[in-house]
Amino acid sequence: MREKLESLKVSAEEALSRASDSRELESLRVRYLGKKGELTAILKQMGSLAPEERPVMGALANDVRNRIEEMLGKRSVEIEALELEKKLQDEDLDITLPSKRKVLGHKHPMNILQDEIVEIFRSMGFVVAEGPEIETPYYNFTALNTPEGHPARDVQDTFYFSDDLLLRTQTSSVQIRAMENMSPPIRLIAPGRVYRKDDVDATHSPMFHQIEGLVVDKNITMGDLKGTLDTLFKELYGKDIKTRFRPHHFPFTEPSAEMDLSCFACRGQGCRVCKGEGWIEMLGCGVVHPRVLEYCNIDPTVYTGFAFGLGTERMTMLRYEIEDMRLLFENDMRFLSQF
Ligand code: 2NL
Repeated sequence: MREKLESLKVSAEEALSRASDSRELESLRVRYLGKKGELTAILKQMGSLAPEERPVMGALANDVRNRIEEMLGKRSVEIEALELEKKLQDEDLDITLPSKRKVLGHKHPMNILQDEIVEIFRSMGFVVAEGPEIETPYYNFTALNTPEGHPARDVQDTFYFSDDLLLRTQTSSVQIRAMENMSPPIRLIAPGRVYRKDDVDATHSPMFHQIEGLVVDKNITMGDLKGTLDTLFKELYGKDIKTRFRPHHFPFTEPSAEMDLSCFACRGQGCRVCKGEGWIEMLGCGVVHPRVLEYCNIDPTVYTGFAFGLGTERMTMLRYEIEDMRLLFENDMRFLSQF
């Protein structure tokens, strides 16, 4: 029996030291120490021993059990560590790998220009106003001294949903709404989308953008208009830039003018941008028609104002020498990221 116990111990030690995972370790525990295990089987033969031998074999059997239990405990700790190590290796996460690059967009050239213009006007005390793109003929035309029957109202030129709903053709409607709700002094800038029935080509689009400005106060004159626009373009293109005003006609201003800018590309010498003229046609403007003020319940005998409107696409195209307006609407990153 002593040999059996000794050889059980040796075989258990050997098997345990070779065990490589926790399932194998558990089956070894059952095999050696379980109720139907090898140690139990040996102990069952105690009865056949001489009485004086029993305590000696009993003590030896206990030593063997303790030794196996100790080894089981030791191997279990070791195997757990090995298994954790293996799991960590399998789930290998390299935190030094560069992440997937996020493709960033790019500020649209029209927004670059619009933000600069808005910032210059802000510095002169203007606030930005917004309003609906779907308008009534009253706000889009009537209040702007463009009565029924006026050619500008033609269905050929304007998108109507019905007789009394349309897509705004200019952002002036925003300023009419603002004047209704404010009292002078008023200093507004109204950037936004406008719509006209034009076919798409290199210089036309049925949806385009405008920036309109409006000032209403006591003693506002054409001189304030000229000074304000002069300041805008000197800020945008440099102190040596000049403006010039030519008489024009709009129903909503009297007098009306178109403003030309000395060419910012050639400084007036004549080049591709100004088509050799030295001047670029920039915007329309004028002194607010007294009837427009009346529509907004502002007394034209007390207050006067000036207004202007510029096409954002045209101005962006001139600034960046973009030859085709469609490029501004395609949002191709290869185009946009150049600005
Ligand atoms: C253009 C240039 C312009 C205005 C817009 C305006 C707004 C109010 C009152 C009076 Cl609320 N005028 N805006 C004035 C002059 C020109 O736009 O070429 N338009 C067809």
